Amino acid sequence: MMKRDLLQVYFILGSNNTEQDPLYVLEEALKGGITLFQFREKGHGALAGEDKKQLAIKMKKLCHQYDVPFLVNDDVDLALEIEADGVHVGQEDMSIQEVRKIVPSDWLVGVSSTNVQEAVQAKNDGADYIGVGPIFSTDTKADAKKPIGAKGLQEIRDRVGDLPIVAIGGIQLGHVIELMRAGADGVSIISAISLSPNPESVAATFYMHTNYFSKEQ
Ligand code: TZP
Ligand code: MG
Repeated sequence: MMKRDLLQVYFILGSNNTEQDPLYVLEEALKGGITLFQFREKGHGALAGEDKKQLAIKMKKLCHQYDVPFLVNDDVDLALEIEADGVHVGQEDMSIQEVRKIVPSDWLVGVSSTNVQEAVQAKNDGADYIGVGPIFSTDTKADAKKPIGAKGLQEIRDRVGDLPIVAIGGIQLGHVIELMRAGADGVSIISAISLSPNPESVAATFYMHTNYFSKEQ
């Protein structure tokens, strides 16, 4: 099983999630202590093709300078091409079984789950972790489903045993306590870090809060 500490502060970023240089934002977040990173280049204004690939290569390099694993959202081909450390897929993307067939055996493979059924399926399919949400409403993902709250997260935790879980969607610093208590191993964040004028300090504060609660039990 994966080291669940990796999920503590799981930062996700694409070039269209910030007004600043995405490489600057990522490096600040790395300095602040993020534990895992996902490159998620999608939606309005997202890069494609060679531009997307070049940004991914630079981000992977930066992550590795800070010993943080680099995952790619959806695009398994790109992940393989640039030798990422894993992939994260949604319910509409390639299935876990298909992904496992074509990626190295030591890769992290995560999947999004909005309800108990999807979460149990992901566990049975051999996901390393699930991203559970949206917990709260979010402006970052245009097609986000209805928020499930900390209660929805708790229901999923109760049904998947010790499968590593990261909470996602609309998460701000003040939510960390209730989400860790509801069974999350960590929090996954885009805008609270990417839109902050000081990504490093926000990332560091997320780390402090999640670290406290991960050691509470
Ligand atoms: N999946 C469910 S909610 C979401 C994704 C990718 C967006 C999370 O972004 P934010 O800004 O942390 O709400
Ligand atoms: Mg997807």
